[in-house]
Amino acid sequence: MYTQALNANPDADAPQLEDAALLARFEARVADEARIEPNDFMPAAYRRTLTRQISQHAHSEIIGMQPEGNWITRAPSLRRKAALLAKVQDECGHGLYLYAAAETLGTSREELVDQLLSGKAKYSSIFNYPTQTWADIGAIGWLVDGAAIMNQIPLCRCSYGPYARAMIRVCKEESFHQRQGYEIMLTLARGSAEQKEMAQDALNRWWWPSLMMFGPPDAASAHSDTSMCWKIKRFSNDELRQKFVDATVPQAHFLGLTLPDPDLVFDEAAGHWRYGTIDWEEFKQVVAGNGPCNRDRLATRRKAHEDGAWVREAARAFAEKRAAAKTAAAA
Ligand code: BYC
Repeated sequence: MYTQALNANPDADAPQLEDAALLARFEARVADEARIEPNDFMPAAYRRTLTRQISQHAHSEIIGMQPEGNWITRAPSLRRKAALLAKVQDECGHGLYLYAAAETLGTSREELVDQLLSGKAKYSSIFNYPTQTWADIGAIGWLVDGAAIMNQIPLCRCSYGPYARAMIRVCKEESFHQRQGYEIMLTLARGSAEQKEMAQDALNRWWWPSLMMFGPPDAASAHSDTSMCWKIKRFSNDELRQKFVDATVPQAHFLGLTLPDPDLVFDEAAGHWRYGTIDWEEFKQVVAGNGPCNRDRLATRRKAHEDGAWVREAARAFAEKRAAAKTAAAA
C-alpha cells in the first residue's frame, strides 16, 4: 500500500530500510481501520499531507468567518442575529480544534498561522466571494455548509485519530448551520416577490463556487490517490461533488428556485443529476489569489492578528510566570 502511495506521490520520502517493520505495522493498522495516533510511527509523506490538509481546513474556517461576520450587525431580527453570531463563533471553534489537531503532527500553530498570513498557505476558494445581500447568508448556510458536511462526514473516519475525532463535533455543528441557512432561504422563497428574487440571485451566485469547493476534478487532483490509499479521504472529489448535487437539487426544487445550470438533467439509468461544465479557470484564478475578495480577506485577517498581539503577549507572560512559580516550588 505504501509503495502504491509513493508512486502516486513522487514527493514522498523514500522509507528508510530500518523502518520496514514500522512501515508494515502502519500499513496493517490503516488496512484494519485502526486509528493512527500522534506518537505512532507514520511515513513522512503521510504526516506532511495531513498537516497540509488539516491546516488548510483550519485556515478555511478562520477566513470563513469573514463573509458571514460582515452581516452580524445587519441581521434582520434578534433571532437571526443570535443564530448567525453562534454560527460564526462555531467556525472559530472549528479553526481552533483543527489547529490543535495539526499541531499534534509536529508543526506549531504560530508556524501554521504565519503560512496563512504570508499568503503561502491555501484556504477554501469559496470564501473569496462577497456577501452582497442577506440572502447570501441563507445561501452560504444551505450550500457552503451543505458542501462542507458532505465533504467532512467521511473525514470522521479518517485514519488519523485527532482529525477524525475533531470532525465529529464539527459535523454536528455544520448540520445546525446548514439548517439555519436553508430556513433563511425557505423564508425568503415564501416571502414577497422581491425576497424570492433575492434568494434566486444568491443561489445563482453561490451555486458554481459551491461545486468548486470539492476541489479539482479527479483527473487533476494531485493528492486524492495517495490520500485515499491512506484512508485520509474516503471518497474522491468528483464522487463527493456528485453526492452533493444529488442531495441539493431536490432541495432547490422544494424552495421553488431554479439552479443556474441549463445542462442540469436527471440521468434515470444512473440515478444521478448530471450537471454542466464547471469553470475551472475561474477556480484556478481564485486559488491563485485573484478572486473578488482574496486581498481583502487576507488584509482583514492580518489586521485581526496584529490587533490580537496583546492577548498572545499576556498569555505568554502568564505562562512564564506560572512556569517560574512551579520551578521555585520544586526547588
Ligand atoms: N479551494 O489534490 P487536491 C469550511 C487545493 S469548509 C482552495 O484535490 P486534496 C467552512 C488543494 O489544497 C471548506 N484550494 O487536494 C464551511 C491542493 O493544493 P496544495 C474547507 C483547493 O487535499 C462553512 C490542490 O488544490 N474544507 O471550512 O486531496 C463555513 C489540489 O487539490 C480547493 C476542508 O478543507 C478549494 N476548494 O483535496 C465556514 C475540508 N480544492 O495543497 C467554514 C478538508 C482543492 O497541493 N479538506 N484545493 O497546494 C479536504 O477534504 C481536501 O483537502 C479537499 C482537496 C477536498 C479540499
